[in-house]
Amino acid sequence: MELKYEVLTLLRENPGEFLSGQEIANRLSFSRTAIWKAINRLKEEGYSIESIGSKGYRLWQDEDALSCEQIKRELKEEYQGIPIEVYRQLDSTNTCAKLKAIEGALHGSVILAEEQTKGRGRFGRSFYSPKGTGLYMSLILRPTIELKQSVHVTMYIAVLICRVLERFTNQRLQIKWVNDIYLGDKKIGGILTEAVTDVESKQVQYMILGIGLNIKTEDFPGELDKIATSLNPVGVTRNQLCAALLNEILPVSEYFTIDEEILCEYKRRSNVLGQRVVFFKKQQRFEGMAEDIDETGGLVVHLTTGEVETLHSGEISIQRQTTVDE
Ligand code: BT5
Repeated sequence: MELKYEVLTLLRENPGEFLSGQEIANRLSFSRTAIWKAINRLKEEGYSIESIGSKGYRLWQDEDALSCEQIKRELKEEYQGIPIEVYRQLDSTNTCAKLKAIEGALHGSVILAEEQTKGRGRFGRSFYSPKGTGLYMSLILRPTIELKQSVHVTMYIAVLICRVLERFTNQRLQIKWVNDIYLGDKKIGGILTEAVTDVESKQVQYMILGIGLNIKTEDFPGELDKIATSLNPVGVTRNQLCAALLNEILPVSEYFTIDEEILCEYKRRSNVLGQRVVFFKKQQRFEGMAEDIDETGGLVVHLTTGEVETLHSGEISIQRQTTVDE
């Protein structure tokens, strides 16, 4: 067992009690410096360890705190070796993951944060990521795909997220083209897929798959209150949810080949198909009926002008009977 987890086990065996650095060092036969480093690593992973100079260290038991150890407990055997890093706070897990990818992080590496101060959505929008109530994670992937297939990754992941989360709630989850996860008429999360490609071959060099989910966020600021909600699953920790997601995502993460089954499920889960939608292209407003999602991931819209337009990126708003935007 890694030293940090030996330290953790010792602290767990003495709940609420202070153990001095010297005592831990003696019991585990390591230097005080090694123990101090191990404690710091545990703190970085999100464990609430209180340190008081004269008394030593004690662990605040918080079973729902994100932790690499707890996630790995539920992770399939073949993924035990993947690097998982948990931070108390980051500006954005995607930004952090991008730096790690440049440094050569392995395919499948995971970055999680308890809180994001600059969580990002698409088109420079922000993703509200308050402390301890959501799952904010980024996977570093090196799949064998071309850039044009990256929309498939988002679609595939959206389906997998719905499948996994539905195991923990009785309610049905839906997808708003192309990357948003909905519970009823409110959004519980989104996906931000970012890729770096090789210009000549058009192959993806690496991809950062960012997933943000409101698990038990109660209060949303300002306008978000009207459009966002949380999953509020029962009897499951965020660590378990994270592991369940990774167990589904990692097996398909080398190729993300979107087959008929996934495409059909994506369409079945769409809250856009059959709805009147509005979108903007070069500042011009278009309106029409969302009719289909084709195999390239394009949204086929039958415009009110009679023409048919296939959207490959961008944002649409659903026009409900009386309301305008969402
Ligand atoms: C998304 O963008 O929804 C993608 C969100 C991805 C977030 C993850 S968290 C881990 C990783 N690290 C990051 O920095 N990002 C990823 P988009 O479809 O562009 O939606 C953004 C819009 O959703 C905002 O303009 C708000 O209207 C709304 N929004 C913001 N925060 C939200 C929240 N917590 N829940 C629901 N809606 C939210």
